[in-house]
Amino acid sequence: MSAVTAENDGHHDHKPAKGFMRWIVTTNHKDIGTMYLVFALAMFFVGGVMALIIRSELFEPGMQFVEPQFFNSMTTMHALVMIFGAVMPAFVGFANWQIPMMIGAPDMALPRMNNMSFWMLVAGILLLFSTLFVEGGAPAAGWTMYPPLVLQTGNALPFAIFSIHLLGISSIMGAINIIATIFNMRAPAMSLMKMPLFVWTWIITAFLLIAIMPVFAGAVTMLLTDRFFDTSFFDAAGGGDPVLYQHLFWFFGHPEVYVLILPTFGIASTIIPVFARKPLFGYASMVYATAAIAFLSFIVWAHHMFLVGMPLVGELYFMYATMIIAVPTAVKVFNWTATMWKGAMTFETPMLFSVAFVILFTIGGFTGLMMSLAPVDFQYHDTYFIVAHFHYVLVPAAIFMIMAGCYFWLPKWTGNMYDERLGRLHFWLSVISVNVLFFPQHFLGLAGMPRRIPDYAVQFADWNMISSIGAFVYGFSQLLFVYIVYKTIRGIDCEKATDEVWEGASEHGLEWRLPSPAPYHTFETPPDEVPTEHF
Ligand code: CU1
Repeated sequence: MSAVTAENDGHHDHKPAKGFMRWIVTTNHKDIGTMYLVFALAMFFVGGVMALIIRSELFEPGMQFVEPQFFNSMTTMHALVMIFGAVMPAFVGFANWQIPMMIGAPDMALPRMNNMSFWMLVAGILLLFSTLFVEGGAPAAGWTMYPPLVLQTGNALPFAIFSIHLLGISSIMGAINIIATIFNMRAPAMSLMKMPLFVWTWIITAFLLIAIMPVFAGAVTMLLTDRFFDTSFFDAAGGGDPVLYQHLFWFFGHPEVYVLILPTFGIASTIIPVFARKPLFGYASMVYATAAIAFLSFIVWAHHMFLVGMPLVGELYFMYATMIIAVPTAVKVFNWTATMWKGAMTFETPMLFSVAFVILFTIGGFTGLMMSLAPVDFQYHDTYFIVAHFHYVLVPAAIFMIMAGCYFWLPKWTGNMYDERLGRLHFWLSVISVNVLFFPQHFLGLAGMPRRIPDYAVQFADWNMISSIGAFVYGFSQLLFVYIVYKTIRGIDCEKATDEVWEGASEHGLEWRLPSPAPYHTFETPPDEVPTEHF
């Protein structure tokens, strides 16, 4: 057997590709993880520019910069780019980097499919962008693409739908890979209940993805045939029902929002114990809470549809089922807090983001609980209150923890320590501006400002202006993050990372459960044949 080196992962004997080609053909989990993360960061800025176009138009009442149709395209594209282009790929990037190392595997189980997942993601997003240049403009009916409105989309609709198919295939392949890796390639002593929480949250997320993506693909394909092949799935005139689309969409859409938050929980459960210098409080309850949230996410979808005229029992069922999700979620928040309780805490950048996450995610969770009440939703449906709610869950929760994960793992990935002073500056700019950006949107929603509208009545002017100022400060602050990451990767003016990275943290084996590089263990090599130098 040939030796395992950095260039040769032990599976293949051919010479590795060099230069640019290396990135095209790579099957190495670290390379692919890096590509996912860099791609996610680029899309974060593209989606961010779209958000700033929206916030510019809403800076003051009246129409200033864009046509209403283009404004609606921006709200649609901003959501699709951030969800499918930024947040999900960032999580897959973390999964690629961390899962093999955390479970003691030499790589992902299906390395070539791993490469294909990434490049299909790129193809899907490029196809989505192509709709901006198609006659009639990009889809403008919201990311939910409800018929009949979405069927008014010009020539872009089939491109958008095919893009969703590609993104779905990419996600499903990624999920299969993660499941195959975790179930088959754990180090011999690592039972499921010894896996790091990040691995647990990802395997549950992977099952969610496999369950929901085909439903979404089916729903948009039915849109396609309604528009081009004379079917009437969603057309009442032909015996169909537009509400059917909403059921299908939200059967996908609700678990999808947990796809965007469960790996976030895993990153928080990794970082908080390290900086509290205590083991994670309630490991088993964290696992069961994650599984409970995932299960419940499949049976609450119609809380997005309280206004479609469901029977009263339906309203009540979806209301109570949704409220129950607050229980396992509260278990998690309790456990993070209990982990910090009486810990020897320090507040380096990853921990600052994590503490902010616990607090601000709780705000987003509570507004979610408010809206789970059907009579409350009757008032706030389609208002800025909804926008404020899910942005609290997605930005100061999901995006903050993605950034926390980058700060936390960059020293391990690059061997260089990031600039702690700049990291803290990035945190404080972000945490202040993100609240200036999104907190006023609660007030706008409570006062009745509708979402997805390019203009508004004058009484909403003040809070919109404040929100837009927050948006620009938040957006430009993120350039600092790019600078810090670049500086760390290139090793410009920064210290070498120590093996321990954060003082006192690895004393209890908290930082890494396994030595790095990981122990050698594959099915191709039975354990007694593994050369001893790998141990
Ligand atoms: Cu939902």
